[in-house]
Amino acid sequence: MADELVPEVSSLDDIYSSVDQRERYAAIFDSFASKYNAEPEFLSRSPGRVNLIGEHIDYCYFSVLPMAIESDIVIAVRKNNDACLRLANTDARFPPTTVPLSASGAFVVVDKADSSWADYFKCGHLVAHEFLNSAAGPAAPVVPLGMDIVVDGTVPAASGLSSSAAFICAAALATLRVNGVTSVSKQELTAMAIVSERHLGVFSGGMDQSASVYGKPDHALYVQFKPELRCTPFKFPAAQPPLSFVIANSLVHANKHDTAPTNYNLRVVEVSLAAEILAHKYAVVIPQDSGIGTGTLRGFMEAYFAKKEGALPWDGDVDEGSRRLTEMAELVRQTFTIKDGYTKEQAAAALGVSDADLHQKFLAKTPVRFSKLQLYGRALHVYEEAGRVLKYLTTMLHPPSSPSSSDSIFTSLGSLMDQSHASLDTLFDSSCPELNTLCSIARANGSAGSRVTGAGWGGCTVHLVPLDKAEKLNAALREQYYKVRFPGISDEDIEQALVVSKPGIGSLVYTGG
Ligand code: NG1
Ligand code: MG
Repeated sequence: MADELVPEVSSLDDIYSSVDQRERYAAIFDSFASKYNAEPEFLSRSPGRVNLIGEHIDYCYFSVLPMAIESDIVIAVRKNNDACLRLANTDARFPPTTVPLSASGAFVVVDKADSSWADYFKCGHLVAHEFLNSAAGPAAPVVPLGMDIVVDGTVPAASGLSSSAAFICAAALATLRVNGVTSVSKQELTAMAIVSERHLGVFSGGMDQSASVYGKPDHALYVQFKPELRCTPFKFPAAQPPLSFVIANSLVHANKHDTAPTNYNLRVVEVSLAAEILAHKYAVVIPQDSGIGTGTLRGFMEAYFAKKEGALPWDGDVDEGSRRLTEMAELVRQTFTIKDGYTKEQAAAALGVSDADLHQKFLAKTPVRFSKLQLYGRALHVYEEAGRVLKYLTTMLHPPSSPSSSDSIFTSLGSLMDQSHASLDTLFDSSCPELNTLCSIARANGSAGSRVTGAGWGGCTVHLVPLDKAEKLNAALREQYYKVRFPGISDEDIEQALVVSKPGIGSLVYTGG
């Protein structure tokens, strides 16, 4: 992939198409001036994303189909000579804070025990500083400059639209620029952002950062992680009525950091362990390249076909991928015979190691809590979901061309989304009653397919709906979900929960006034 650079623009019209943002930016400039008595030197911004399909598979290196949205995190910045990061937020829920930068240039340390909104900035700063240091070489460690900062966000927090990745990407971009890096490639920015949330104890994959950096107006993205990161923008097929996506927030907060031991990180552990058990059973060696330093289900697939057929790693070809993934799902069914979950001892036996070794390799790196390890359901979800992504992409790129084509686009994409949701609910256990209710109401009111988007356990849902039925769908969600689940909720809060957003442009630096 050509090393495209993160763009720099000077007009808001180059960033947003749907909502006029002049007032918002004027307020950001005012806020900056009143706090620091000066104008910002520039603004960095990075968007949230919605994932159309391909959930909880990015950390197994399977491809996903997100799109950046226009909601974003904007950071106004000016350097200071006070060796500190002064962080303010236009949202009063996030109090101002000052973070000293050590004179030696030591990294800003993220304190997991005392977490705050500013940690996301610190994470972005930390990885940007690592990047500056590696560019400078060991002989010349970089002492980062102080920064005065105002943050303004329109991506709702803890909602599965990836406010965290948006914030971290914008923070890393701002830090690089203040410290003299005026041109950075999308690939570099994405790569540093992907590892950054691990400093906050979440072993995330790379979907959110890729979508945030590579977003393109009117396009969704096909994000591949192997053999290397590749983000291919594609347009929705023309249909009559046109395709539209409604994003509905359940308003159930999903704080991924607090729940990581039983939810997100536990899933990362379960799928990695499943991969290693498969590798043990089929006697193949797999690369130790997951976020927690073990093998992945993608790695197992490659090694299995290399041994069985002398096949090269899967190159992304859709038919070949579908064939391999179908066989993988079958191996999962045959291998994980204990369908209701493995005890630690049973998992160690399946892996052919001692309980202590299992603990050391899978459970010591990140605190996880479980009564049984769900290996069958998690691994089956991953391989089947990866297969659904390929079918979805094929339908998007080559929509059926019969006279009833628009019907069949909706039917085929919609049923893949419904299957994805069912799998996340039952096999992956990352849904919740409110998300299920939203999806059922939507399906009964014009949605062709409905699913949770993002990590789940709360947060947002995404619904594929013919444009002419979007209003009816919104009205049904308003009456049957929001007003029932949250009696007394204001119309304004409902409006905000129904996130309206077109696919938007990715990370950039704004130099306009
Ligand atoms: P959320 O919690 O929705 O930002 C997370 C991960 C993704 C991906 C999805 C599930 C982060 C930054 N993002 O997204 O990598 O695994 O869940 O598909 O942790
Ligand atoms: Mg997040």
